[in-house]
Amino acid sequence: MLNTNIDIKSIDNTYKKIVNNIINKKRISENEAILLLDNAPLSLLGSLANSIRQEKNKNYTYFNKNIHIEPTNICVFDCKFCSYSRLLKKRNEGWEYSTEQMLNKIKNYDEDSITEVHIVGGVHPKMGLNYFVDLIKKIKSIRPKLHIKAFTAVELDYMCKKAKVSYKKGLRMLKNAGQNSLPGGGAEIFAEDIRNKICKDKCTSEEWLKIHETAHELGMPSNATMLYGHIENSEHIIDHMNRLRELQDKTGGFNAFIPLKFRNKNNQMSKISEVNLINDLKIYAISRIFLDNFKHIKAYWPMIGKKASQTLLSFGVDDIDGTIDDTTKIYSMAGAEEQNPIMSTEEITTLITQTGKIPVERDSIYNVIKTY
Ligand code: V47
Ligand code: SF4
Repeated sequence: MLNTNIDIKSIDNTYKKIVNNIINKKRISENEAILLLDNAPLSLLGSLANSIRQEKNKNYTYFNKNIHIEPTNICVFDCKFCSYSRLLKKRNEGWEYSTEQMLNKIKNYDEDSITEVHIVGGVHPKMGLNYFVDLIKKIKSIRPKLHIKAFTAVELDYMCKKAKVSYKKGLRMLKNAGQNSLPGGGAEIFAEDIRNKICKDKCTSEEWLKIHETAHELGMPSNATMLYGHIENSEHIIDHMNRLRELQDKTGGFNAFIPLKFRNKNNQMSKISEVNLINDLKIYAISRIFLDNFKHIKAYWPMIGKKASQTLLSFGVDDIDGTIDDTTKIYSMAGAEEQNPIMSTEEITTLITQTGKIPVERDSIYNVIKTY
């Protein structure tokens, strides 16, 4: 039974049974989750999510020391929410780093100051599978212990298809070169009607899930994201999480779930207002409640902001990503909270201790490096 101070007698009859099941650690259905998300008071969702968070991760809050590299913002796709892709419109504003520039960036950090490099970017028609296999090998030759988390399923789908290899073969080539895991981007919203409206030309939901399943089979763990707060409704949100819960039952290969709040600056969906903090708290809380087979729920602080990340630590979140260098442009260009996303270890641990939680530096697969 879950350790919680919720007084079941005081709960509205509409959700009494569902809450009882959650307290008794029974899995809730999609319909039950939709009912909770649409109707339950924030305080109830928060108490349940926090109890589950404490049960799974105690009072610990994880972070890691990482840098982001975005090889290019040139992209063949045209996602309506993207503030960053530059192929079709303003190509003169595009950037393309050379392999040497990316290696130089990594050389600026010694083995102790970062444990992970996160590589994601636009889908450049000329940067293919062999190019990236070569990049990964070169990174490993200068920093053998560095964990390389690279390429969203969207990038992987494009590079495998272009090289005319199966997902399995492409992923195996990258793994043999030294790639360790996959980030969770490109998932957006799996429901096909919404996906067709916001990002119809990139990989399908089925392909996204297949790539992650294949990676897990090859021993490469991954994360999963969800872009929320635009034209989707509660049914689409829970359907998205349900497809992830089913895959996680099958493979167990996901490390963390990361809800990403839609930001409306400089993109084709700018007319849509951003959702408020109450909405954010509900989304994170319901994901902690619904995804019973995910160990970690991550709030990506550059996007959601430092203050909201602190609040989210009481709404199911146990991970706030990394110290991160200021090369992450996909969010700052979309109007994210943090325009200069960099925190020292001292800043990140202070941010966590201020909330009464215990900061834990982790590696990319959640082994503890240091407890503060
Ligand atoms: O898939 C793009 C999102 C994602 C906007 O695995 C936007 O640790 C909000 O993969 N408003 C890529 N979001 C990010 C990603 C990621 C981020 C943090 C941690 C991890 C991890 C992975 O960025 C895209 C898309 O959903 N995005 N534009 C926008 N306007
Ligand atoms: Fe390209 Fe990614 Fe932007 Fe979509 S979100 S246009 S795939 S960079």
